[in-house]
Amino acid sequence: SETLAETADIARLSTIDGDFETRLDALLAWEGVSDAEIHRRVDEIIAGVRAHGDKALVEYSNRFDRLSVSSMTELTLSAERLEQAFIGLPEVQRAALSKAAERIRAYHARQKPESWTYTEADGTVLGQQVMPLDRAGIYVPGGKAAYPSSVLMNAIPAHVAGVREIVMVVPTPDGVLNELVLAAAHLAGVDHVFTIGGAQAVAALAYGTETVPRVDKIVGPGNTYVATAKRAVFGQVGIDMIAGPSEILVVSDGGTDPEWLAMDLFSQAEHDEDAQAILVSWDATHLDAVEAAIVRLLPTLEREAIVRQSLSRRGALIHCHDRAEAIDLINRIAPEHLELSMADPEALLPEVRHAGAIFMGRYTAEALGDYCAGPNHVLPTSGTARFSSPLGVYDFQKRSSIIHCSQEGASELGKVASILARGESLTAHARSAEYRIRP
Ligand code: HSO
Ligand code: ZN
Repeated sequence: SETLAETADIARLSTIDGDFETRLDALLAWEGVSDAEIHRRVDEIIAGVRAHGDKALVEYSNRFDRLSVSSMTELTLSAERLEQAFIGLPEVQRAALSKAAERIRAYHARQKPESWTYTEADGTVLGQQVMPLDRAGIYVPGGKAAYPSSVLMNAIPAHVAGVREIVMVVPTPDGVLNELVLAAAHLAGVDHVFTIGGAQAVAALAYGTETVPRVDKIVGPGNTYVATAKRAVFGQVGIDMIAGPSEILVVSDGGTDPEWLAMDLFSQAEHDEDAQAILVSWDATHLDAVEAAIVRLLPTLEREAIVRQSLSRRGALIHCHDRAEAIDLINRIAPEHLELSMADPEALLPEVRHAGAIFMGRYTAEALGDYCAGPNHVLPTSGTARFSSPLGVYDFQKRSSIIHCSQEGASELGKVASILARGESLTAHARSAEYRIRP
């Protein structure tokens, strides 16, 4: 016999439930793994690379990626090899990758901050000079999470920023190269590729070896070893944020096709078992319809098992009272991706204070942003949108402040500095400033 309601293994919550707050907190809780044993092994690998350079890279790669190479030459890909990968792609893939790269470049070109100066009445000039990093290192995971789209998203902002040299590392477990990843590197302006990975690749980028140039900043996602290594070398080099599992929060006014919304939730849930997909609506019947669509569509998915795990562990369909409550939930969750699937998303937009990327209206599937809309898909996760922003051109630049005093300006500022310096008992500071005071 048939049951009346089709229910999926996904939490149903309502803001009027007495235990709503507790359940929401439990749902959002996420802690990255930080295992003492992993730390120890990572420290050992970093020390190995610092002490033995290329030789250590060859050994670790043979051991961890099951290779049998004898020198770094065999783990180095030339610019020509990247171009070959691009030329060798089927025409449709080449065109799609090029189109995506072009759009990502155009979007990021608009982010370029300008240097600026202003001149005071006495002729003193103050300003800020923006300069790119000399070298950036891009980590690309091997195996199941080798995303060519992420190569574009990490390397293009560096290239647009004017970084002189972009070095990419990508492990090749069992020697398997991903042609799409190499083609993306070619399009994005990557200068060198080394087929190394793990903590040893992070160490090589941070400290340099005979073959791998030392970079100034390392970006890109990776497994626990890579994340632990990035944390360990931070300070020696800059790093980007340490990303948690992917998340999507969809807010629907009830007017979007339930199957579209179910698939939008699946699209992030399929990344991994810990990914988070949440739908919020003030229309309870609509939530039932989406749940039924989830039940219908789940068996059609390639990655059904991962999606089921993700939805049952960390997914939710949340009923709220009205738009105001939906806005409170958005800002509380501070999601990596926010879909405002409704007729008038502009009305809500100014109220959204915390979200990595905001997808407006019924047609803007989050997946479009993952690949080709133009904005970056490297976004703050796990609520960190409260204080951080998407990866961008500004992550590959730094600023120097500029001070150029006129004679009159130096005289006036000298008086102020002298008093403050003497207050700190730093008399050389005071006298250095006083020399420039005009009698
Ligand atoms: N949604 C992921 C990015 C990605 N999606 C890559 C598909 N490929 C980042 O949150
Ligand atoms: Zn995605």
